[in-house]
Amino acid sequence: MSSYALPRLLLERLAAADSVVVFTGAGMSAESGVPTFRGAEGIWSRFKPEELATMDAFLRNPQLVWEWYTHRRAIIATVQPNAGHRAVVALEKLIPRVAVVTQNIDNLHRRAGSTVVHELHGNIERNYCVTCGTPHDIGPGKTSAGVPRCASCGGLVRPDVVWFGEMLPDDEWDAAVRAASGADVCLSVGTSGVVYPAASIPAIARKAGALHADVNPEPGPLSETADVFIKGLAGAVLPDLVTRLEELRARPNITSPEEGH
Ligand code: BJW
Ligand code: ZN
Repeated sequence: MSSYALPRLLLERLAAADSVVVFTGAGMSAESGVPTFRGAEGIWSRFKPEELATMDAFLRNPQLVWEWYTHRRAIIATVQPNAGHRAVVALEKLIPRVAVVTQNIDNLHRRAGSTVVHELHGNIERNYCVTCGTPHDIGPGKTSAGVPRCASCGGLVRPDVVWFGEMLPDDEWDAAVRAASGADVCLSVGTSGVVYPAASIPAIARKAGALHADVNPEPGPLSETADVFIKGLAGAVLPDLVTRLEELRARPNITSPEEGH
């Protein structure tokens, strides 16, 4: 599944970079034990997205959709950030500006210690009323078996995540586009790259002059357009990248035999 060398081009561009954007998807959290959406092991090999991740689905069957999120909240509450998340944090010591742009709602980048995180698809730890918009707190790590009702108006409470057909939060999207437009390198990690507009972040970075490297055990739409494809797991490739960058910083003239351009 994993067979990669770290191209010298990527290492050199990272070593010289002032700004890096790390664009992540569900594969980033897979080694923590959070299931991905698509593929054989994905959540949606059993559930169709249109049955669960839309407002229509929620209004049709709030209890079913709420239970799906309760199940996922319970998983997320028991898992820890993995070596990949920690490596992204470690990049902050090596590169002046590192922004994480994530499609994940699991909060694992922040829990790992990343300081700049733009969440494009919301956060499962927050909820709000579909009728009046009031935030609804069910408590950190807590779950509620039934769909809660809003204390202000009695409306249905939903998770603060972005479903199909919904706009991404303006502030998070604008910040993500700014980070991508100013990046010297864009690393996309663990995403199938099929959900838009999020999947356009690497193209935005590339158009503004960044080198784009895609990290994934499987090729996909993003690996096809990337300057560099590293076929491997986030929890292996990212720590290796950090180690090689640290070596490069300590001894800039050293290169390893397996690396090519
Ligand atoms: C590893 C690994 C390891 C495994 N290491 N890697 C037609 C064309 C284009 C667009 C559209 C269209 N029709 C409709 C649209 C728009 C739609 C869209 O993109 N649809 C396409 C699917 C066709 N987008 C929207 O609706 C968005 N909003 C929007 O466009 O607003 C404008 C608008 C408004 C009104 C009307 C019309 C337009 C909103 C999208 C919201 C997506 N929401 C979800 C759910 C979030 C909440 C929740 O989590 O429950 O976000 S869907 C789901 O997919 C989730 C994810 O963030 C997102 C992306 O998935 P991701 O992260 O890439 O995961 P996977 O599972 O797909 O991939 C995992 C990858 O990891 C794989 O590649 C593995 O190989 C890899 N991997 N282990 C590294 N260890
Ligand atoms: Zn309300």
